[in-house]
Amino acid sequence: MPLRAPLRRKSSKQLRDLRRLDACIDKLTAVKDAPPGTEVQLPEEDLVWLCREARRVFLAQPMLLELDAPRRAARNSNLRPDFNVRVIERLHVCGDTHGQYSDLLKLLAMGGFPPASNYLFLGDYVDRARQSVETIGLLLCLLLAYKVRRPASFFLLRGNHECASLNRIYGFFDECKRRYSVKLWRVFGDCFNCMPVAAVVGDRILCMHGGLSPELESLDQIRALARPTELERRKAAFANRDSPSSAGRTPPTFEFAPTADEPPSRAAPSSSTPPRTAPRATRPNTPARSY
Ligand SMILES: [Mn+2]
Repeated sequence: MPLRAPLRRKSSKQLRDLRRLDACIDKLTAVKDAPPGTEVQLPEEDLVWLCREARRVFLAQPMLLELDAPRRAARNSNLRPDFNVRVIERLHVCGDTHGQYSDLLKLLAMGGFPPASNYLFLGDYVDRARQSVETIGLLLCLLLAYKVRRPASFFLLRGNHECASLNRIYGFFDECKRRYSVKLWRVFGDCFNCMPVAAVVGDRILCMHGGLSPELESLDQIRALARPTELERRKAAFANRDSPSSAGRTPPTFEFAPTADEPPSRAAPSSSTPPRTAPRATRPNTPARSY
């Protein structure tokens, strides 16, 4: 693996976690030369651990990430280019991977496996193709590994499929149930509900999965979104269209529905049927499409 020993002293827990992450990454990337579709069955306890650790990382990040723009590293710099350096030479911005795990591995091979390159993924890791668990599993591993080893180098945003009401029906729920458990699907959901939704690169480039709402007037509206939160509609948008504009600074209502953390008892794996999600507020004549 390209992961090298970290420079800074790490606590024993951090070292234990990094060893566990490296073991997961090794297992997940061992199939890079295998035929596409070769499954990697990580133990469920590792996936649960990944989700819980990643959830904590997401909550520690702002809802709107602010990332450095890529710059050329100084040619004669004594700084090692791969650790603890603020200079970003490349930032790869990647769109939907949708459970296409062999394509994700190819993408990382072409762009450079971290830490050789920096990445910002724009969401939609799950659904549609058959290896959502490996896809989101590897991305969470990389997020966690580089959060410790080289902060500010690997980021994940939330897509519209990182939402229980969508990934319940577009494949991720079925995959979790078939290969693991409904409980694991719920644990992933708790993690997704805490992901940041947008990023600004170099103060100039606004990145997000979906479209811009006509009600979005200030990036502070994104920063102010509370988490954990569920997506109630296909695209993030601001409601309150009829609110008096004279108020000027009246914060509009975002169509994320803040949710309280689920108590562990509600995440019991006993039932094979998913929880009923709140009815989606769809407009009449709006086709129920998903991207
Ligand atoms: Mn998509």
